[in-house]
Amino acid sequence: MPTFERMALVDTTLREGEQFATARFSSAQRLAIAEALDAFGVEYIELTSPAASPQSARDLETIARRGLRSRIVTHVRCHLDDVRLAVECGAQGVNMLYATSAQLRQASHGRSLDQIVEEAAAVIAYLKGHAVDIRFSAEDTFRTDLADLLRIYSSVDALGVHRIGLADTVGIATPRQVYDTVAQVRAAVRCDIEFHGHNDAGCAVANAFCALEGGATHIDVTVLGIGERNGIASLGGMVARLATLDQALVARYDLAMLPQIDGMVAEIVGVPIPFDAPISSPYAWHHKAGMHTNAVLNDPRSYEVLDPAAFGRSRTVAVAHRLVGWHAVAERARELGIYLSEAAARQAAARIKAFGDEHELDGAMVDDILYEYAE
Ligand code: HCA
Ligand code: CU
Repeated sequence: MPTFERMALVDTTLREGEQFATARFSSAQRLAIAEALDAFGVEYIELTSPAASPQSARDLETIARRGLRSRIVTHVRCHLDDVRLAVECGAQGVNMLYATSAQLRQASHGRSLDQIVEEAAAVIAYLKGHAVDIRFSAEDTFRTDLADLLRIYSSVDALGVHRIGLADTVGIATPRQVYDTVAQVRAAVRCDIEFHGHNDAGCAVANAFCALEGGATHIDVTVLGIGERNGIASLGGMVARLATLDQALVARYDLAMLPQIDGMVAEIVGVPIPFDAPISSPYAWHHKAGMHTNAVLNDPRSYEVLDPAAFGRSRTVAVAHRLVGWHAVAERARELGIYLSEAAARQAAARIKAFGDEHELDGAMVDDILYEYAE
């Protein structure tokens, strides 16, 4: 079983998440989200650059000086003006990025690799004079030539950054590619390694997990995975991925807060909690087909890899549909205080199935049928 002893979560709901289509956080909402994430226990909270807008700078100051346990870091361009402002606002860490792929270098800033390293050196030299975490991320890592990447990462590692970041900016990387690239970078640097993966191809959580397996130490997530386009790895997805392997990997987090935090951010940005969200989907522990409900009623672990109680959730067993099995029918009857023999439960199930072929069922109709079979 992996231990990922040095693993830390960097929640970037207040930076990447604010790049989501419908997100615009007020100062009070930024603070509420930061406090909730801090109470949950994420190790880092990343905020929008103070250079983005005057209010963003004021909010960074407020949150950074709040005395939270999470380290407050801010995401900035690798420019002296921006990092100076970040330090002045009290950020405990500066997450810099520089586009390194040929595509983005051309479309974005037109600098050569030598120029990137030179500019990074000047900014890192300034930051070394301040007590802040220094992270340098190569935007669009997975479309950057590997030799170029290793050169940039080794240079900034030698200059003394605390972390380098690998960013799958366009969500193109495959899990195996992430593993391989992180492992190669791991062998080339001494500092910590952060991974940030977009979900364009639905691989964000898988890629983040492979990054950990390859030797990454820091994983970027956002609440519900919100971010540019369709977002990045979600906090809930990452926690679920880890918890299914070993609950000890997430024991330091206040897991029961997760559905609340997802609900809060969903409401703020005006989206429902996605039906496929790990842990907080209304259906995350909803069992329906007869074969499933029978086994789950015998032993929840038959179809549940996570214990709903650990997240303050509970399981539901659906009976108002034509896929129902007699075990679930008998269980529902017990809940109503009705005793049904196996034969009666089988007959009731057959009635529900036949009825369900003709009509849309609801719980009250099923209960009415069960009362008819009561002895
Ligand atoms: C973006 C930047 C970023 C940065 C990630 C990082 C990305 O495109 O808005 O700093 O590691 O996905 O590359 O979010
Ligand atoms: Cu991103």
